Amino acid sequence: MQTHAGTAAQSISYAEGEVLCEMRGAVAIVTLNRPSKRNALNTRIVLALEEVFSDLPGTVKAAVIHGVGDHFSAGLDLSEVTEQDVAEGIQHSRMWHRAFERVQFGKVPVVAALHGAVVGGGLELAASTHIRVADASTFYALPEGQRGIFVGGGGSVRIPRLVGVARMMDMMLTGRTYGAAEAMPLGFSQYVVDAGKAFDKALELATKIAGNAPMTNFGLIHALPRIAESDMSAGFAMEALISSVSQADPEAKRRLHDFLGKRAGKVVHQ
Ligand code: 1HE
Repeated sequence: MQTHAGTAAQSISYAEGEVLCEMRGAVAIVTLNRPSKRNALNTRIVLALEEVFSDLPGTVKAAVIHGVGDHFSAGLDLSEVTEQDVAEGIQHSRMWHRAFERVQFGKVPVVAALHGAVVGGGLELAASTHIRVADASTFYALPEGQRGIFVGGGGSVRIPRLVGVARMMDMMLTGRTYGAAEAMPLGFSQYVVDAGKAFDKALELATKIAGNAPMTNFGLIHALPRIAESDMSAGFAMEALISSVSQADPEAKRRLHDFLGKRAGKVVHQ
């Protein structure tokens, strides 16, 4: 890791500058910065993502991840795996798992700003974030099938939970791709915006998220996905615990009193 001097907002450089992290108030902006290779994810970058998301300072309350250039990410750097044997392949995949676990089950909610190719490991990375904002240029693919390989960055665990086993099966067996607009209602992203606007929207959302009570964000990242996968009785028990812990937090009490004292906004449908 090294500090990147000379930029207006100070950014920290990882992976020889291929990953950058900059604090904008309470939001960390994490940038994939390897446009010449379409942000293909090499080992250096994956390890850097693990480091960045493990070590976010306490002042950070939400993060945005995005890519420089015309594409979010072309997935796994294919040049790195041509000579791997089985044992090395397992280590490689487990390393991706560790890194993306730090994204999904880390300290703060993460919003992905997507554009261009979100393919293979790029889609696996996006699937480990909590909110995906796609711009109109975004397309999704899982070309592993065509390359003779398989997803290895948690894709077979996370992607079916977003879009279903049948759809992932089709993408990998046939090379089918999805564009931003058709993909949104299928679960690939929660938002679609005009081309070039994904970052701004993601930052707007992350800033809003950063203003939530920390216990609520914790419950959403760490408890909700686990509750949703539990049997009902375990789920109800976990929900009761999380809801009581968050309600007992002084921050929740302040917010509840603010609403009752007419100092907090009502729900507005826009
Ligand atoms: C790469 C990679 C890569 C580009 N690994 N070098 N992912 C894929 O199978 C997708 C492969 N990439 C593409 O299909 C295209 O590059 C894109 C549609 C993403 C973009 O196209 P384009 O025309 O903008 O770029 P390009 O000319 O294809 O690529 C520019 C350079 O990036 C070129 O290198 P150059 O030295 O000739 O300039 C490409 O070789 C290089 N490049 N993508 C290595 N992926 C944990 S398991 C996950 C498994 C997977 O992710 S499999 C899916 C891999």
